[in-house]
Amino acid sequence: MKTNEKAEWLALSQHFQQIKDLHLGSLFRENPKRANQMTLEGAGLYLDYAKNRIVPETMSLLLDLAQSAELTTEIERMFSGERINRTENRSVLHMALRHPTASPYIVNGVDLMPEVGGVLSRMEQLAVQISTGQWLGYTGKPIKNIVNIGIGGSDLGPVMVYEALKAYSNRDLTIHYVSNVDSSHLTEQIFGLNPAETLFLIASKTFTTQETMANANSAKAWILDGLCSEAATSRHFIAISTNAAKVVEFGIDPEYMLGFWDWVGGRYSLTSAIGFSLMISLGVGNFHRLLAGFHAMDKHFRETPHAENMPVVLALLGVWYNNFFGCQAQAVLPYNQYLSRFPAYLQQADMESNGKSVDREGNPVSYQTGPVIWGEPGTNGQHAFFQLLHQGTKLVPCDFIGFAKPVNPLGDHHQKLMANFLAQQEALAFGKGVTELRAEKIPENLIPYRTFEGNRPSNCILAEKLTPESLGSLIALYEHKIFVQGVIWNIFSFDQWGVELGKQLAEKLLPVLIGEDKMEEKHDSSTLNLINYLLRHQ
Ligand code: G6Q
Repeated sequence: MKTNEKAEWLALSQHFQQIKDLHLGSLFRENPKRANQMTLEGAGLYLDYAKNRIVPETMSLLLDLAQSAELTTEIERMFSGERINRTENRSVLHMALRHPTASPYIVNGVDLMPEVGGVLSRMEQLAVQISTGQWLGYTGKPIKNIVNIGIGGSDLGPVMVYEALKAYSNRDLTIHYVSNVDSSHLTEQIFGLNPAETLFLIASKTFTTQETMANANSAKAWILDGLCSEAATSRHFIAISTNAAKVVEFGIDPEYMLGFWDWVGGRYSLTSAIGFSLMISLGVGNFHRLLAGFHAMDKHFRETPHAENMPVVLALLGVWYNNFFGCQAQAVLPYNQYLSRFPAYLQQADMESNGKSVDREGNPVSYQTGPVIWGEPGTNGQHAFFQLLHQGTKLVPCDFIGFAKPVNPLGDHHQKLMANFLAQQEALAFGKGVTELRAEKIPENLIPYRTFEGNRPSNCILAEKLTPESLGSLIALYEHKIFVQGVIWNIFSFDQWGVELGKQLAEKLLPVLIGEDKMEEKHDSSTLNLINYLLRHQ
């Protein structure tokens, strides 16, 4: 049966009609225990979801919907290694990457942990050699700069965590991340670096991605040019990949290849060897703390009843706004500058996973799936797009993420940050009405402009402090939230066929732009004109 034809979905539609106009102000006034009833804790995180446009019945109806999608079974199917990524015929087992190495993770009778632990040990050996100056470049100099070349899932996670945990990193080493095929990215990231002190990590699951291989080849040329020897490659390149043949073809010794497995999806690969740059930068201990945070949330997700399960509750609230309120977007607002790349990371995790319009039976869906994810750190966002959140015509549910302790205590900066954090959630939920404005003697003609209708929902996610553990839990919280939504929407969250067409067309266009192929009339008139413009002006 189609998801939106189920009795549970229809019950939610009816319920929506009954409660859609209730205001958060009155919901809080009527139930003084509301916040206590809508707070969860787990894996070092605290979730207050009381400022959502729900009543207790909403949650129980949403939980019924989850049950109708056999969520418990689906979670077990994923954890036990069933090939739930059906269009690519793969298991989805990123949870094994952060499973304690001393305890087994059995899939089809085979323990995955010896292999996972083996790669982790190799990563540790190499990371220690590099960070302690034992790994010498071709001319005998220790490494000072690491350049990670990768894109999409082989870039966004590491960059995000590198920024997020900078305070925990070894400041003697600088990690640069290059993803874009735009030569400016590589040029700027290696600007001023000495090839003799630079190590490239080529992070690519397939080792065939156009952008990554273009950057890797240019990096190799830069090393060879700078160090004047083919033999230099072996001291200045490490590969992170599942494709040993391509790694060797590129010229990297398999001894310096860190592997992973086809059951690790690109955007879920941060805790695999793809995170090697992080282990170098953060140190082995902090990297394991990050893994422990992920694992704590994996455990919470697998073992906690749905009603108290943070990823499940967040997912269901997302479904409520997406499918019943008709919200198109979801804002993610970390009140922490270190999390500046977190929304961009989540954009890929969420939109590449759930930006789908065909269900698991191959039929077009007749309901909305993944929302547009966007955001910026607070308080910067407040001086930019918050106007629309407060007074615009669109309802955008927001996730606020904050921490009780600052990473860098400095006067009352943190209290100011968190006062804003709380104030924005209050303002969105409760607004400001005419009576209050008149009491403040606001001129009548300005009252319409100065009114805040409120009733704009938000979740509040808190942790004691931004640490490797809390960051790991936070990322895993969203990973599993995305999974739950995919289950409810009956879509495949772990493939990404939607990125293929553009890649294929780019391959056909490239020969035209480099003059190896004549422009044929096979393109539309707009594309032909654009090609002409580029050829005339290049
Ligand atoms: C993520 C996607 C995609 C992938 C990149 C890089 O889930 O699969 O973003 O990570 O296309 O692919 P490679 O690691 O193979 O270069």
